[in-house]
Amino acid sequence: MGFFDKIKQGLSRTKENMTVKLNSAIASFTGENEEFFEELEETLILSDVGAEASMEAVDRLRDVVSQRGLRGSDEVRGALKEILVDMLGEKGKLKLDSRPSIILVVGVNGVGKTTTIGKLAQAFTQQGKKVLLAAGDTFRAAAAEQLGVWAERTGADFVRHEEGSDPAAVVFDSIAAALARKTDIIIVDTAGRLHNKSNLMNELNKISRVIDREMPWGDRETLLVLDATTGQNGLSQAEEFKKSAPLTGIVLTKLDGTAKGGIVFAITSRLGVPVRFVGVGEQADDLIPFDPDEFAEALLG
Ligand SMILES: Nc1nc2c(ncn2[C@@H]2O[C@H](COP(=O)(O)OP(=O)(O)OP(=O)(O)O)[C@@H](O)[C@H]2O)c(=O)[nH]1
Ligand SMILES: [Mg+2]
Repeated sequence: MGFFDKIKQGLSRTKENMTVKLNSAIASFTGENEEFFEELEETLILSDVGAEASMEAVDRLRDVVSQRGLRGSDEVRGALKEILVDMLGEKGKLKLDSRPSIILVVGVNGVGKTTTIGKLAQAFTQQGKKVLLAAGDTFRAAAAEQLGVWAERTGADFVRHEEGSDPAAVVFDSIAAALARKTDIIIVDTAGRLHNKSNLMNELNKISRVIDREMPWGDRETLLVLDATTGQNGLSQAEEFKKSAPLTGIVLTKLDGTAKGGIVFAITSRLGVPVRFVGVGEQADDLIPFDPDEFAEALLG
């Protein structure tokens, strides 16, 4: 299955809801008409696009409709798509050119961090990269075991310490091992829950400082994993994580399990951090590099 079909399938629940309603609103379009714009805005808000982003999209569409004198539904669908694509920002790639480079994966418990790391490890090893997985979630022994299974499955190297040990030390050892073994990419798993929230943020901060110190020359991506099924809740989590480390990208998981895929727009508009990947299932190949154009096409098509 190609990426486009996969994103369409991953969005199938969103499509049943949002696409059907959007298209029915668009079909009723017969030229400038305030009722149309109101219905459209409501549909976007109900699809978790968020109040702010929905208003922005509709305001921009109103301008385009009047400037270009659009009359037909196909024209207005095309214009809406252009606006949505633009709101999602540039299609981007992770910058991982140094050897090694490092990806720090953060997010609250259960959002899909470890699974996402497994999927990334699979994608990178398939590209011929040498990958090392660092078990920075030392809070539970089971967490390291779960990551170890992914390491084995994908042929990635694996560094872990005892349960309860210092995650920053795991990262320190992982960097040393990666330098010795000429690893291309280190991916660091982290805990999603500690005894309290400030512990968690301090821990992430400490990991971050070890990376600063040990590989100041290195390319680093900090990916925040958000669970699409939690909707707007994820946004406040993101604000917290932003304080602990500068985020370079979002991975939105479990898009296959929600009708509210519109959350992608709320995330981009509220956080100003681009969505880099979406998760559409539990299997190793269920991670899709995010492409604004394909996403908008899948939503409206
Ligand atoms: N349907 C679906 N399930 C997913 C996706 N990504 C992860 N999951 C499932 O979500 C559950 C939690 O995933 P984990 O990877 O263990 O989450 P985590 O963030 O590492 O959790 P903690 O280690 O407890 O912080 C697992 O059952 C995964 O299989 C996805 O894109 N779609
Ligand atoms: Mg985990």
